[in-house]
Amino acid sequence: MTEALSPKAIIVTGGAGFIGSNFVHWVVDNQPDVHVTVLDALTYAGNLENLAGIPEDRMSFLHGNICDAELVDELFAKTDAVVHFAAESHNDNSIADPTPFLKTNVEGTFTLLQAARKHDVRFHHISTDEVYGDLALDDPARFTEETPYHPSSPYSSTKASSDMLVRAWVRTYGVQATISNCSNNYGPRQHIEKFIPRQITNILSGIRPKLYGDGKNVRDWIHTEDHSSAVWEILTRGRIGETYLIGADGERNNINVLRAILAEMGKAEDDFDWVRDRPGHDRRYAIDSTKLRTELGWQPKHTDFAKGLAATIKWYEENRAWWESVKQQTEAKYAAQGQ
Ligand code: NAD
Ligand code: TDX
Repeated sequence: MTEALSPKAIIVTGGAGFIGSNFVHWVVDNQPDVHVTVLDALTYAGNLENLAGIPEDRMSFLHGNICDAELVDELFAKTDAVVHFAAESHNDNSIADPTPFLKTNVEGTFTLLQAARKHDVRFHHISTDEVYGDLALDDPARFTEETPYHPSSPYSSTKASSDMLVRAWVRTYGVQATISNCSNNYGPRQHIEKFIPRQITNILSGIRPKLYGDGKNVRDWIHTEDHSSAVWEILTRGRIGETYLIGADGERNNINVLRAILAEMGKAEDDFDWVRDRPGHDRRYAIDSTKLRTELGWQPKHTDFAKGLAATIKWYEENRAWWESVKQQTEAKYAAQGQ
């Protein structure tokens, strides 16, 4: 049995991105004795605004790269635990240019693991359900911790590689690590290149939403706050060397999600464009999170998708300055790809 951990100081890599920043806010709001150090390279996906309003005595921000071994070594010498979110995270970008995915997701994770090993630091690695490949629409199966790895895209293959490195460092060097593989997150502060915020901000900008392929691909949606609470349970009470799948029984196909956005925003249900499909597009993801729920007693709180989606739409309506400056360049990139 692994002893429970009560960290006083944690490092959060990628804490200026979507899920990382929501995790930092969650920790600041729910764990009053914990100090967070964010390590983030502020790539196109990182935004310091995501951490606005956090009191100075609760969080420090360090602008740096997870591939910088010297910097990482220095940081790991003075922390109780690390939660590793930093990654290149967008499938379409990985298809256009896989290079930064190899660098950050594989070499970056390797660099962190070496420092975790040297300083014997508790390490939690954030990964994705995409490492398991995809399921057929009519398959009753869902992914479990025993499902074989079968990644499809450059993005998911680099995430699978990083998971394998973590497992090897646990077994060979005794690194105190856990892994979680989560399904598709939604909520505030998600980059507008991703499906849900792209469609919301398209409508707010007078652009028609864009649906790939036949729109029947299924994603298993979870609110990012539920991801945060699950990560905290695993970090503090999970068994070393174990993998936990995180999901909230939120399977929905893309066309239904888009129709829900259109309806909430007062648009007709066919007011969108069909566009070129993503090459290698995974058909369906579905998570069985029984292990996390039974072993650690975790439960999602945001079980009403319509309510979570309406709140997310409201966030983009109320935070135009956060996304408007990058809307044109994001759409130009898609247009060049026929999407
Ligand atoms: P994101 O793209 O919004 O944020 C990534 C953050 O990492 C950014 O702040 C960026 O500046 C930072 N970063 C990138 N390269 C870096 C480097 N070399 N050094 C330091 N910082 C760097 O990503 P996200 O959607 O918040 O995803 C976070 C993590 O969660 C990723 O590991 C991703 O694989 C995983 N995940 C995401 C989802 C999802 O639905 N978005 C689902 C499951 C798992
Ligand atoms: O404009 C679009 N139209 C569309 O139909 C976009 C951007 C996407 N899609 C489709 C593709 C997918 O079937 O919507 C679905 C969701 O797409 P993304 O938001 O790009 O997410 P996905 O590829 O499923 O990956 C996400 O979940 C798992 C995250 O980006 C990953 O980081 C995470 O690992």
